[in-house]
Amino acid sequence: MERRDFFKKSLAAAGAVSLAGSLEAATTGQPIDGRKVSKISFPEKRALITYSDRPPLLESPRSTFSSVLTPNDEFFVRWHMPEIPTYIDTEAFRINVSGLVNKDLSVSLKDLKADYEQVTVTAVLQCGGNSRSAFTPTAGGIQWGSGAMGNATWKGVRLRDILERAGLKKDAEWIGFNGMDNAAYYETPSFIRELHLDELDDHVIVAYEMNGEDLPYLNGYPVRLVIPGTYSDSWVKMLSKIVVTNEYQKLFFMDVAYRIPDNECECETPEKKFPKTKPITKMNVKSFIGYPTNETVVHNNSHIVVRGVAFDDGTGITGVKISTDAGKTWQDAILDNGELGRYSYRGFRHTFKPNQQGKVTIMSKAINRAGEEQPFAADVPWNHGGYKFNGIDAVTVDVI
Ligand SMILES: Nc1nc2c(c(=O)[nH]1)N[C@H]1C(S)=C(S)[C@@H](COP(=O)(O)O)O[C@H]1N2
Ligand SMILES: [Mo]
Repeated sequence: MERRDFFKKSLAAAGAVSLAGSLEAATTGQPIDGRKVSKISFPEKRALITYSDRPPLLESPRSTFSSVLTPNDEFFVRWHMPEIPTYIDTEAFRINVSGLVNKDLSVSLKDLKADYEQVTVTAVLQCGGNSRSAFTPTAGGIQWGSGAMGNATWKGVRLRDILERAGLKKDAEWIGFNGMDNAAYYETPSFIRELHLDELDDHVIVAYEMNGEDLPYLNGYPVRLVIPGTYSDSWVKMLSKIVVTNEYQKLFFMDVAYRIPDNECECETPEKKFPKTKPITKMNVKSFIGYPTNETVVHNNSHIVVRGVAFDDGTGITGVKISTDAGKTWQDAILDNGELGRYSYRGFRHTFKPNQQGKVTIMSKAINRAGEEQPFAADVPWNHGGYKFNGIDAVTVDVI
């Protein structure tokens, strides 16, 4: 598929070429917690739950989470700016590195693939606001279900290797990242993120490939930042500018958005917001059921294989437990062998045989190496931005 001209593909998608497929997806697709996938689809994407088309805000349906790697065309999409470039000249594209470096760099895609060590990592990309709609009272922001996450194998080069090539000056401390979806550096509202040098480890990569293919346009073609274990607000897409500074720039998206109360419970109330905040960074432990869904109908006394995914910040999932009696008792699910590494989803499955007709609720709870486990949904601390929800997941099926 010709990817350089996104707009052309948009028109094609809205026209006769893919309309039939989209309509079919709209009638057979799985709703997530009552939400249906939309009738239209974006280029390189199948029909997904659509919150907005400008900017594109697309969520994966629950059924996506029965597989450990998220197919690129089912991967959720989040952009902040209504204007994203609709055309990228792959040959002319450069990542510019400047600021407190010994040598400014202008890195082409070809340089990236030829001049640096190539590395891959499988890592979960999750919006900090994923599952926000589960908070009561309502927290501000897009009312995501739990499909604002995905897991992919990313290929690219280490950010550290690029910075090493440029040579950091002694007083270098902060690294600013800017995508192509906005105005010049330091202009507001610009989607710029900053990382402190201390947050930089070898796992942070500048990725140009996702699950063995070029990044889909909407997931940041041609390159994006991948920061395994952390929420994806800093995983800057269409990354074109890296600026090294010695001072924190207090940018809008760093200082206002994506922050939570800086107290031990990370909690506050709508009436009494906590005055001091900190950025959301490391992901907490979470699991999500991909099958069955709330629409599934099963026969009494038949075997249901519950499937889903679990992950954390890379500490390591040690177990997933399943309950079919509202959390009174829990059984161990079987985890996959974890060969995709500690930043990947761990797949889980559990066979369950209902013995009574009517509704039955199936719950999943993940536990990690640090002994952290998911709280009941009602016990998740509330914050005004609706970040970091990780309540125990639940689906209710019909037994006939
Ligand atoms: N350039 C750019 N990068 C961005 C954003 C953006 O608006 N612009 N949004 C961030 C946020 S908040 C999220 S959740 C992820 C979403 O990545 P995805 O669209 O590939 O799922 O991209 C991050 N990187
Ligand atoms: Mo996000």
